[in-house]
Amino acid sequence: MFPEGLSNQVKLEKLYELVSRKRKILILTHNNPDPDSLASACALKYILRIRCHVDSIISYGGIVGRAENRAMVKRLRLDIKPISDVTIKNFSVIALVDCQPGAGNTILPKSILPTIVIDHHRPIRAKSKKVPFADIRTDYGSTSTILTEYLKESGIPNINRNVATALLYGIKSDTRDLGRGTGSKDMDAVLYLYPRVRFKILSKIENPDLPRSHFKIFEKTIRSAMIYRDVVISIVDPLDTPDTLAEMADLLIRLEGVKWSLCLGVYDGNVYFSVRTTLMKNGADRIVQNMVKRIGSAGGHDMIAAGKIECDLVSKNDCDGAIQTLIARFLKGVKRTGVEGKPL
Ligand SMILES: [Mn+2]
Repeated sequence: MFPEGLSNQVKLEKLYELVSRKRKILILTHNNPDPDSLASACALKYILRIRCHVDSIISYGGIVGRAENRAMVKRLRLDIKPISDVTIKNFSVIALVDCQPGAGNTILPKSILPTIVIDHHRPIRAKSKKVPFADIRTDYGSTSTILTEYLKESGIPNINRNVATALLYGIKSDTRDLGRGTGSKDMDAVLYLYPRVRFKILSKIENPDLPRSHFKIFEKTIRSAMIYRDVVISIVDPLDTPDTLAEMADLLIRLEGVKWSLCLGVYDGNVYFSVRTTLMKNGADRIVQNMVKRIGSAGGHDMIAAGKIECDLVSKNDCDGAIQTLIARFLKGVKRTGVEGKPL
């Protein structure tokens, strides 16, 4: 891992050195990739193509679920492949963006150490410290901010406008329009990208058509929401895609008087959950790590966090049990044990 204070210029030179003359480069987003992960991957691919003349393949585990994310891929023509179309061991360089080795949200097998890791999540995983190129900035609002700095530093003239649009959307969606977990670096990145963004396309990405089934999910989420004083918890069942939970947690945190939201659901035999808080210093990431202790994996930031429990037996009972454990641990974490839940 890089020592703190190393300049973007030095990092870029190291990056160029690592990929030069390499033919097989794989860029992996986290599973069920979000806009930040997708944008970071496509910006990295772009820089390596223009500056090092190497082609890379972007791949992801899970699915591109949310309508916004699907619109992003389609309208910006992002060239991404599901991991099932890729043979990992054929690649000599593997880069992870917006996630880290051993974090539980990457498809990369534990036995493979990536060459490159660019991320902003806490905690910094032990494995990241062994990676030749690990640029992890936990004080940044998004990984797209780091890639925007690289892009600026790379000196590429006439930045591709789709890449700029992807990066701006990556920053906006991770920081909730620059209002959550952001700093001056994110703002600087936005100012740099702004004149290069295709705003009509961005607007279409942010407001895509939604299938009827998705409106049903809103209904379910609201109907099953329980309030524990200033905490709202909802089990979203059935769940259409894992990243719907982030969207629903974002919805519920807007409820007046609420300081915490937790949404949980089962997808493909695993329990996923998403946490939001309105309070800057609450350390949502620490709370989710306690929730999954010995049963799963989780991480995040001060105000947003998420995790996953793999229910080995894929039986409904197991998942229900895991959900109840997660809720109990969450209420303990936010010190609301013993508060009686009331429907919304
Ligand atoms: Mn991110």
